[in-house]
Amino acid sequence: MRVMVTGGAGFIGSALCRYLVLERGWEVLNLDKLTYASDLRSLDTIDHLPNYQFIKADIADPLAVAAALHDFGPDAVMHLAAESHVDRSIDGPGTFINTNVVGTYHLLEAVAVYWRGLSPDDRERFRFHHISTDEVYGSLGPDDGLFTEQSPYRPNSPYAASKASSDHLVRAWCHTYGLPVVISNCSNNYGPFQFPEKFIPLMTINALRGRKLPVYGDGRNIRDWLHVDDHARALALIVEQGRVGETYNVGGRNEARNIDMVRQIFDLVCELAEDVPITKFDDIVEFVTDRPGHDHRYAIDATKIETELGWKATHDIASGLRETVKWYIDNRDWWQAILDHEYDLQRLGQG
Ligand code: NAD
Ligand code: TDX
Repeated sequence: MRVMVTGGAGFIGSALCRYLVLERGWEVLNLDKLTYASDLRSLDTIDHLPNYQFIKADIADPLAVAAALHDFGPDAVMHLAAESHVDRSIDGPGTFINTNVVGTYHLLEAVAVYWRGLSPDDRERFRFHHISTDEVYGSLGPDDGLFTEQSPYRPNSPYAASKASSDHLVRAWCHTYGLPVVISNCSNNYGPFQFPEKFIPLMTINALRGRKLPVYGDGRNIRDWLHVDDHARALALIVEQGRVGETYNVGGRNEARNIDMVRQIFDLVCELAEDVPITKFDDIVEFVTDRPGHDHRYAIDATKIETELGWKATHDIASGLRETVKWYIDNRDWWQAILDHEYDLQRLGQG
C-alpha cells in the first residue's frame, strides 16, 4: 500500500511510520509541518529507507498538499496531524481551531479533488483515515460503563471540541461527497518518543531530575492506557480492512487512576535508574490546582475492532509502563535536548 501520513513526525505518527515502513513494507510519505511537538529523531530508523519519504508542509496549505498527493499518488491518507495537548488548548484555543478544524477542512478538500481524479477502481479502493480521540465522547462517571461507537459526542475541552468538529467534517465529506472515510477514536497513548509535556514522560522525567510530580486535583481521574505500538497495528488494520463510513474505537482495556500511575512510575524510576535525587514518594508528589473542566474518566469498549478486525492490545500496563519508563531512563539525551531548546519549562518546575 502507498500511504500519506499527516503528522508523522509526532508521537503516534512516528510510531505508525516506523511500523508501516519496517513491519509492513508499505510506501509511506510523511507530511508534517514540524511544530514544537514534532521530532525527526523519532524517524532515524527509517529516514534513509527507499519506502519512506518526508515532506515539510502544512495540512492547511492546499497547494502543497495537492502537489504531495499528485506526486506521491497514495491509496490512502492517514490523518494524524493535530494540536494534541489539552492544557495548551485551555491556554490558547485558537491554534487548535486553526489546525484541527480548519486544517482538516483544507486537507479534506485537497484529498477530495485528488480522489475524484482517480480511476473508478482506485476511487473505490481509496481510504481517508481520520485519527481521533475518545475525548470527543466527554467524561464518564465511575459506574458509567465504557465509550462505544454509539456514545453521544459531548466534548468538554477546546481540544476535544476541535477534534469532535474534525470528526464531523470527515463524516460529512463521506456522506455528502462520497469520500471513502474511516474514523478511529482511541484512548490515551503511551510509549517512547512522547513529548515531555504529556503525563507519563513528564512524571518520569521529573522523578529522574528530582522535580515535583504535579498531580492535578485529587489524582482520582481515570485514563485508559494504550501502548502506541498496539495503536499503530490497529491503525494499519483499520485503513486496510475497516468498513467505509464506520468508526472504530481503540483502547487498551487498561484503566488506571492518575495517582496510582504516578506511584508506579516513581517506583519504577527508583528501581531502574541510578542516583535518583528523591526516593520518598511523599516528598516528591504534589497535588496542584486542577485542570479547568478536567474530565473524570475515559474508558473504551474495543469490542468492535477486536471482533471485526481481530485486533487485540498486546501490552498490559504493568509491562508496557516498565518498558516505557526504562526507555526514558535510557534516552536522557533525547528529552534533555527538548528541555534545553524548545520546551516551555514552567510545567517541569524550572520556570
Ligand atoms: P503530537 O502532538 O505528538 O504530534 C502531532 C504532529 O502533527 C506533530 O508532528 C506536528 O508537527 C504535526 N502537525 C501539527 N499541526 C500540523 C499542520 N498544520 N500540518 C501538518 N502537520 C502538523 O500528537 P500525537 O499525540 O502523536 O497525536 C496524533 C493524533 O492522534 C492527533 O490527531 C491526536 O488528536 C490523536 N490522539 C492522540 C492521543 C494521545 O494519547 N496522544 C489519543 C487519542 C488521539
Ligand atoms: O502534569 C500533569 N498532571 C496531571 O495530573 C499532566 C500533564 C496531566 N495530568 C493528568 C491530566 C489527565 O487526567 O493526567 C491525565 C493525562 O493527561 P495528559 O497526558 O495531558 O492527557 P489527556 O488530557 O488525558 O489527553 C491525552 O489523551 C487523549 C492526549 O494528550 C490527547 O491528545 C488525547 O486525545
